[in-house]
Amino acid sequence: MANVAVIGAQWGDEGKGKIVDWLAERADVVVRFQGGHNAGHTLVVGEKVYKLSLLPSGIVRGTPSVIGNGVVLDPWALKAEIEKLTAQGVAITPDTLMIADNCALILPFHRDLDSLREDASGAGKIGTTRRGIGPAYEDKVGRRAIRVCDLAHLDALDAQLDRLTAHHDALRAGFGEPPIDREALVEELRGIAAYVLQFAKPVWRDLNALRAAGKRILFEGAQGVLLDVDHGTYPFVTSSNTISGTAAGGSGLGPSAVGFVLGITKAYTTRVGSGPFPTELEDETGERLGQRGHEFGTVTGRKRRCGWFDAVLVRQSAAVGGITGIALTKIDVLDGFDEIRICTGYTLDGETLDYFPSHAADQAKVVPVYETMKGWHESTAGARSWADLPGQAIKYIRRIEELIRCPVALVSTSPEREDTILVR
Ligand code: 2SA
Ligand code: MG
Repeated sequence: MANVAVIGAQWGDEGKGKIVDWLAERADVVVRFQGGHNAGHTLVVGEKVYKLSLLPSGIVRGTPSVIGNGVVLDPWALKAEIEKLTAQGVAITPDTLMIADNCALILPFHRDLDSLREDASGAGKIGTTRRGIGPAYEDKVGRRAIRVCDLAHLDALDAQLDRLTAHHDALRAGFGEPPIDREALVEELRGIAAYVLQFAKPVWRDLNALRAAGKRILFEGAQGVLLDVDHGTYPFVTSSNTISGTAAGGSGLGPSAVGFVLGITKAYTTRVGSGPFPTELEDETGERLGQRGHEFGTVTGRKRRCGWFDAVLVRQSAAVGGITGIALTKIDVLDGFDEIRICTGYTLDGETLDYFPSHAADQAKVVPVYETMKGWHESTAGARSWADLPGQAIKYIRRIEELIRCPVALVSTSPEREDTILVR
């Protein structure tokens, strides 16, 4: 199948960056379709490490890259990330980067509001990246957003600014913050407009033309299905839909353009931020997974919570996310464990469940039912073929496939791009 969508099947940080990089070589264009600079995609190319938050991963190797309309775009973060990559020797021009002119913008007061709310929430906080993602999506859906195309019409912003300030000034007053300074905001936008506009266009036209010409499109999801605003651990989710269906709506193509959906899954589970996590290990084993897996947020540096593989969650992600095949990453982190556990179901108030319930209180209360497998002591790090894997590791992978009812198409054994096993 020509087109591939890559999405996270857990809570993000599954190693999408590496897989997208691996696939980008075979693609004609790479498209981001949701989220913003809350993503953290790490690419290792030879000696160099690239950390991307907003830009599509294709950009590093010069594959034409698109920021689709489903993304919320912070213009200043865009400029900073482009400058950082340029300093690392990556060429970014309007030939390699296109930005949908109907993208909603993240503005400075969105970032402020994100933090003000988090700080005021105490124990109930979401643990957001504080990048203003949620507030920007709220304004988009509330029909108040300033969009990329507005940057070419800054003198005609009055109606939009009226809506924005009416909404935000009331919110800000609640936090003891002064009203938005409209003139200062327009001045700030004036300062960045030309920079953003050089990349801006109705990208849906280019994408549809590329599709008609039989070009291969790679859709790069951010975060993961369990952070989806509908299907995730609501309210501890991000503010966009992270499922594969969004690849179409968030880029301006129809659903038939999406093609093969590759779900990225760690061989264990991690989560950053608050919210339910049934298989979380708050003990030495969890520490060991975190140490071995270098589990710290790319964007915020936050320590990630770690636990055993939860087959119930990934089975559900595969179903609602429309996943056709799985890429299993970081299997090498499990090297050296005597025993490995897999969550195969839950109990809730004495009842058995084979799915993750919708209500937050139930999600917090489910108790995992585990199956224990023998581990392996050989190293899988850097394995490049099925034959390089110890028998127990193969058994583990096969058992996961069975439990999640979805085939494993790829196994990743290190951050290096070539350390990838194609399963057939
Ligand atoms: P937000 O900022 O509104 O999207 O936060 C809402 C929830 O979504 C989670 N979230 C993430 N979880 C994992 N990885 C993400 N990206 C960065 C990374 C995170 C980092 O790849 O490392 O550096 O900390 C990401 N982005 C959002 C977030 O933790 C909240 O639970
Ligand atoms: Mg990440």
